[in-house]
Amino acid sequence: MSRSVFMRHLAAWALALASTLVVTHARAAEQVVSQKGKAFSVKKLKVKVGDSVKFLNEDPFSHNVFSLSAAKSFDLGSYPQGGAKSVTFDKAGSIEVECAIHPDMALTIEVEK
Ligand SMILES: [Cu+2]
Repeated sequence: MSRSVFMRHLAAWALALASTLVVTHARAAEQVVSQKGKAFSVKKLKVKVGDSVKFLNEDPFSHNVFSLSAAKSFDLGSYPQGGAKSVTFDKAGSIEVECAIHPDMALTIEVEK
């Protein structure tokens, strides 16, 4: 194999590896759940381990999204209209998401492997 042929093979291999990495990375998705009219835009959501959910506040007042579930506990704090924060779900399980300001708000996120 000449040096230039070898280099071409190496380039093709590097490209294949790079595209594999891109595909692997692309598997982690981000979904958006908004808070509007004192409710989450969905009541149930299924995501895969590694995915993230962006919580977008579309109400003209603040929400404080949090979870005490074992599979993922978090507290996004209070933020106003237009604000958004993301949570990445790194463990499988069922997660109850609530709002500290509006007790009627509820969302269940099922994180699957
Ligand atoms: Cu709220």
